[in-house]
Amino acid sequence: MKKYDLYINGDWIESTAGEKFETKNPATGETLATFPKGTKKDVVKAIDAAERAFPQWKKYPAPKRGDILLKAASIARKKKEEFGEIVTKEMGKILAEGRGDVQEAIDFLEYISGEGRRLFGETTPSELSNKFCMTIRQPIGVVGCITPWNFPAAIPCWKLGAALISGNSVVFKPATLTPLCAAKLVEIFEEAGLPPGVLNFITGSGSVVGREIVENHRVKAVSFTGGVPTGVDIYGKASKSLKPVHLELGGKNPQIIMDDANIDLAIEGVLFGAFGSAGQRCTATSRLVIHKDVYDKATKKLLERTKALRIGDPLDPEVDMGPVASVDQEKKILEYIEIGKKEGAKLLCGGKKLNGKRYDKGFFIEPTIFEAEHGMRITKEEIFGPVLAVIKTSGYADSVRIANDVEYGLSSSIYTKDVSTAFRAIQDLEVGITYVNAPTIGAEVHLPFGGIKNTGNGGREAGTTAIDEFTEMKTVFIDYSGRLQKVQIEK
Ligand code: UN1
Repeated sequence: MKKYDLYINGDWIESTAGEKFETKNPATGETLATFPKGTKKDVVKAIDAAERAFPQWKKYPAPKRGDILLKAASIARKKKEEFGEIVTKEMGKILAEGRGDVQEAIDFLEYISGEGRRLFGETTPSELSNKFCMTIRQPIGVVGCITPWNFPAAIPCWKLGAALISGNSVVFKPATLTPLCAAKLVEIFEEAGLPPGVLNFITGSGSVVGREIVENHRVKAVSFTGGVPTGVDIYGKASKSLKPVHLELGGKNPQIIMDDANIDLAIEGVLFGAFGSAGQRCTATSRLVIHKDVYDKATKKLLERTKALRIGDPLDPEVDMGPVASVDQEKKILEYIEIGKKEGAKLLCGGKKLNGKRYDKGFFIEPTIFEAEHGMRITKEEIFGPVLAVIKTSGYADSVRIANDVEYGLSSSIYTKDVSTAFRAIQDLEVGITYVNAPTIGAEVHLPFGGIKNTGNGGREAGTTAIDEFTEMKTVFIDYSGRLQKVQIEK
């Protein structure tokens, strides 16, 4: 079993306190590696290193920063199999999805490396003669990236890639459930030739490491993906130093099936959306909103297909769904299943923790489907597990009303053959992402990712917007008239 250290100023070093925690395989209970429990002092050291590295990195030509990210992408590509397996072992998603997570990291690094040759500002005419106006993008400084466990390769790369190409230096704190994937990424960036101090990696708890990153005045921006209460807490704490915070929080994503939909396709979609990664995605389908005229047909097919899903060790290529990521996840999901039963939702399938030889050492929960009334807690609150609430509706307006009547606004989907219904839904659904005839998951890296309402605070990561959260816009006026020109006064 490997013992990892912190990565500060280009060196792997021990934590000041020497305490450790273990990262484990959620399918087998096997310990994969140990990591330091970082302290406030460790974070301060990382910030010192990042601050020292920043002036050089800022001056490093952006296309060359891009070359390093492209190299990181190509190293990750070579290690895709091995890295995908680590994602599966540490987080619990099936191997195909582990590889997909790594592929998304590679895709994003390749995409964002090209931004080194863009980082576009604007030029615009001046209202005065012999004067030139433009905007340029500049890095912010030392930034903090705090990342979740559900996409332990892709989401850190969304943040690190965008922060680094923009010229920032970084303090990176991964989720405590997936430090190994994060360490693998750091090794990749190291091998790609990132100068010392530009990327610093501190493992440990949110309440110690995360808190210092957020509260320290020398960290100039923070990007966080995780739950709403933590996001709100971070936003509050960061406001004291007026630092910009990018938040990517939860979802309660609906898939609507209209009466004219291709039902087989829609059921295929919901299986992938609801039970892929055991439902542990911000974009997971957690509500299936079905038109009454096709309700019986669709739910019958859904149940048949769900009952045939094979649950087990995610390294086994025959398996469709692995464990949930931790004992805490398991507990929370099982509690929600009890809540669903108590509030009168009808359990259509699943609902139990799996027991027996293959399951006893892991956190396996059956794919679970409830027939629910809109308004029940299981139709409103994020569960982050393989639990789907099916809701019958009277038609388009009712479906959209229900889809929108939650606190979240991340992803959504509608299955219909009618182009007018599809376009109406694109306008009407109150979310950041809408899919037509495709599940609520499956975002591509070159498009903006994020949501409205309690899903975030307005920003979008990935895509063309990725660099907005990591750059400052500077406005520049150049007067070459040789005299004092008085704007607004000389009119
Ligand atoms: C998340 O849901 O937590 O769209 C991120 C998807 C992935 C990213 C999801 N590309 O499902």
